[in-house]
Amino acid sequence: MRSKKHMPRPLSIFLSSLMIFGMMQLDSLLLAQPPKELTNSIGMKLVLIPKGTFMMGSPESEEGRRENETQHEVTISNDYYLGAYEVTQTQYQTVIGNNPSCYQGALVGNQNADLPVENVSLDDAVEFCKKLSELPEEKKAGRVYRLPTEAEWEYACRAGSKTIYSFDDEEGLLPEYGWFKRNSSQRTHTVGLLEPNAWGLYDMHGNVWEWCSDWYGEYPKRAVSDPTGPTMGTDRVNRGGCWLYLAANCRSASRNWAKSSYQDGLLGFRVALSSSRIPK
Ligand SMILES: [Ca+2]
Repeated sequence: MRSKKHMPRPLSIFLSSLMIFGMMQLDSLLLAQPPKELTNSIGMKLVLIPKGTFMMGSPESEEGRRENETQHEVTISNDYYLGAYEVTQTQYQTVIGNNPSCYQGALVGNQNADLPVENVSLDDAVEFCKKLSELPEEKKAGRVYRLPTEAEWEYACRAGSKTIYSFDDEEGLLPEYGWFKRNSSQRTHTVGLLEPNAWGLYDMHGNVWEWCSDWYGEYPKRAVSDPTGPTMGTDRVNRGGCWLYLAANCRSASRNWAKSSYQDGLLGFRVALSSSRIPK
């Protein structure tokens, strides 16, 4: 009699094949997951920001609040990547071929300082994204860079928090996370020196203001999905406060604006990444 331990050979082959097929499926599923972070061909680190819903703007009770921060619900319906750091002068030089920054290493007494690029207009920042996307390795990887929308910026800055700053309501803790008027010695600082937020993003509060892609305008008063700002305007948004400004300007909800052509030593940017390889 055939032992019960041995199943008929055709059945055993069928089940083994099923298992191997299942493992292959699992493998391809795992491969389809976007990495939590990536480093591109010029050494720029980007962090995966998971899609979700949050309250954009500030409650009327928030200290230091301004009228343009009308609180409303925003849904971000796709994952995206955001630079872990502000774009540095070295990265800008690599991609564009010059460094327009007011505060360069020699000026701040440290030739090796990895300072954020500033004195760049919104048009310069957009051009940087375009040129970066055209680098052969970036093109090959399907990585298309752009500025974050204002909603993407605030969502990433908050990193799940509902407090005044991403770390807490306590202004006294800001020097641990951001360069602003009180701790900056009146200049920019090497990116990433201070504490990151809960999603691993550095200098979202302070150092340099950061350009966003939206025209500046009033917020909607109702819940919206993937807002991109007004269709027209005269100024573009920038966010996060900077080394010269007060703590209140570094709040997660704080907004600033300037003409697309405006540039000064307070204003830089970080890049966002749309990738066809990120599953929808
Ligand atoms: Ca900043």
